[in-house]
Amino acid sequence: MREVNFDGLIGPSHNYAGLSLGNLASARNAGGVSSPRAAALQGLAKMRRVMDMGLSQGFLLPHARPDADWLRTLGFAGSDDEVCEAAWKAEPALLRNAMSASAMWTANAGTVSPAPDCADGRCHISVANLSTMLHRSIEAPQTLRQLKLAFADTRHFAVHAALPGGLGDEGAANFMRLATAHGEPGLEVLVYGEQGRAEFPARQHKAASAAVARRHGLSEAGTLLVCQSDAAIAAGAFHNDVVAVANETVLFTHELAFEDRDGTYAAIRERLPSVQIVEAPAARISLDAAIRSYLFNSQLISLPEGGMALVLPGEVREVPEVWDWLQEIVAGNGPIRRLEVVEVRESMRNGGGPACLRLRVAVSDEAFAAIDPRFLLDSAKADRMAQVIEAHWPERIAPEDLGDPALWRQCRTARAALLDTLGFASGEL
Ligand code: SUG
Repeated sequence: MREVNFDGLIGPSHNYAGLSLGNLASARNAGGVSSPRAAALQGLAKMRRVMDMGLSQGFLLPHARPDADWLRTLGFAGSDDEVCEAAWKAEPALLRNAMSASAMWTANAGTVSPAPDCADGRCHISVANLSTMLHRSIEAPQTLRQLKLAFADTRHFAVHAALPGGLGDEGAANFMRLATAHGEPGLEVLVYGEQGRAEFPARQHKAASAAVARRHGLSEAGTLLVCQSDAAIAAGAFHNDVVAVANETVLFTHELAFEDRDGTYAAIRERLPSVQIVEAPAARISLDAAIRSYLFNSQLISLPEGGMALVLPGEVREVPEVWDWLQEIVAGNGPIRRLEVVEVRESMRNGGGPACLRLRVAVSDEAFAAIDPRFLLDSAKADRMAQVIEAHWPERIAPEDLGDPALWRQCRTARAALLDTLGFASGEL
């Protein structure tokens, strides 16, 4: 089996509206001027880097923005432009939500349980409802359409619609899988936050994690529900993937990621004795430094030639204690052999690092062959996508531009040009 990373291509409406409470980067950069074209090219360059490391790479498409259909459900009527104009006048915050490009963070698109973990031997995918944040709660219907298309072959895949909104579910950002190898049955670790304890909302509810595990047909021995620490949420870890990441036998984590650190490690060791826990001690790397650098929001990937690499955001170089510690990690005899630093600054300014930008799907060769190839990347396709981005993505978006009809039109035209290049019929998504 192989792991395919499906990155969210960064959409033409990428902007800094500061919509995510508890996401410190989003709050810090609220009101800033974004660079959607540079953002999308950065994301694409990251996809190419991972592809060059020998992994299969996929992508998901930007959602239609502004989302006039969503605004219609809120009582605005008329043509798409009329709906947006009325919203901008009456309730500008709603239009800002309808313009968000947040679907780029596909770690939140859904939770994926690879086939060896599921009772029926198929890969199960549950779309996340993202119900804690208004701008993200809009994503589920379009995400479902894309996943149903990409993973349409029901012999290999089962795609589930989002859970009811009352149960906050943020997808794979709060999910880790440990296994002796991608193709072996694994231990799925679902991390939730306890409501009302930290000052920021806990976006993943325990009952949602449990429901996903049930729907996917996970075994009891292969499932672990773990509580995120209040300290981590309070320090700005709005998703667990900001303080921990796992791959095959390795758990790479901050010491303060989980409420019950010792109990969590013991439970993991009991189920997967070969686990290697690489922990950043709080005495060396504070939670604040971990979150500022986004050290743990890296992609931990198995290299075809053996060993693992970390795909890290450039910001890790700016926090000396983090960079120094990383040098020790790769110099030691541990499983992580290589550091690949990527530039995704535009996404980072909204709290989205390399790991947020991708959804991992581990598949057999037969299941891989069943994926709609339009969602898979190769070098020639990446070139064509870059051309469309260069030609159509806005160079910059300032906060007041969000109400400009010319920008709405440009966003629609840009997405239509992309879908056309990739062979999607209009209306298919
Ligand atoms: O949901 N940011 C995203 C970042 C998601 C990161 N994903 C993972 N950790 N897997 C969020 O908070 C900011 C949007 C704005 O402020 O306009 C935003 O939605």
